[in-house]
Amino acid sequence: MDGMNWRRLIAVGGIASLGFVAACSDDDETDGGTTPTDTGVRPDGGTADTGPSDTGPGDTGPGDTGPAPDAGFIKVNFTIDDSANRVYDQAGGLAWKGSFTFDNTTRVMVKTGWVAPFATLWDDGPVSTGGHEPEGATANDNRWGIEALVAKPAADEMYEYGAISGSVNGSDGNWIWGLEHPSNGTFTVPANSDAPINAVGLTLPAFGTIDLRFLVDTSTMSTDFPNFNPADGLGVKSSQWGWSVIHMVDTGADGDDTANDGIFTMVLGENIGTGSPLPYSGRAKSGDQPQFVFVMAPEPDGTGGLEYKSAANGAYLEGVTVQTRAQGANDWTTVGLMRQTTGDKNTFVIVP
Ligand SMILES: [Ca+2]
Ligand SMILES: [Ca+2]
Repeated sequence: MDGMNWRRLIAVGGIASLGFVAACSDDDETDGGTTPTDTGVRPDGGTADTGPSDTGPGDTGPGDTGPAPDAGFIKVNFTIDDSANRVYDQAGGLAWKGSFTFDNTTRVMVKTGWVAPFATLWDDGPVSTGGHEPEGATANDNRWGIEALVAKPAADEMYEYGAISGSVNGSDGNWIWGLEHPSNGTFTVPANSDAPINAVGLTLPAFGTIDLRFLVDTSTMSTDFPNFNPADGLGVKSSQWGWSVIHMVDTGADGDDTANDGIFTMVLGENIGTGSPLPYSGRAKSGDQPQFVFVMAPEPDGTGGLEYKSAANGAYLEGVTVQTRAQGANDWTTVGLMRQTTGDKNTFVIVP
């Protein structure tokens, strides 16, 4: 198990309500949502819709930003603050993932069992000025947000959520919520209320200056995997960078001391920055507690492979070394390996 396995615990439900929302939302537009050349004014007095193909809440024509605010929806806002590092761009795929399905055209959110598409985040200013962010937000300030719309429920509706990166058009991505929050976030959409809801957001912590080096000596790995062939390679994934699998090397380069000695290496500092495998990640800082799991024989794109982990006991320690190096220092310092005693039982270190 790893940091992503909480998804298995999620109940499925609520999909049936999709049809209800689609049906009643058409009333939001004066033309009923089917007129091919709508040039009318929205019932809320908003900007005139001049889009050529008005289809109700899914209308993306100029000036129309979705359902009118008085049309039976409650606004639910969410923001990720990247102002400390300022590394994310639209391609970074920040998104709001939760026990819902999100329509990235209408911005309508429907409660489900964590079913994509999820809510793409934007840094293009508030909806009221043609963007996607909550009211009061600022474009291009490295705070990424979304103003979602939830149909007013008949009874209070509770949602769970977190945050991901690397999401493409609402697809699933890499779990980054855990950088600051050990458990899922929640918000409740109350019945009989119009007040906007501000879901607790994520502030991405400032990067540090301490580098990390992960080493696996394939000659001393657990013998539970007698068929593992080091020639098939190793990868490592970590909470420090959103759990994507990064290939380790035994090439004598990129932080690996000796080529072809069976000791595989991954140096964080060799994999961050523009154009690297981790363009939106940075070095660690004192007090960080990166969890990590090694993956044997991952595919070139990082998928597949077998986690170096026992179902009963969690991540193996055999053959594993983790080191840190302060900025400007030459030598690596080995730090103590730990393993979570409950939950995913991942290995982790505390950065000194
Ligand atoms: Ca912003
Ligand atoms: Ca080596």
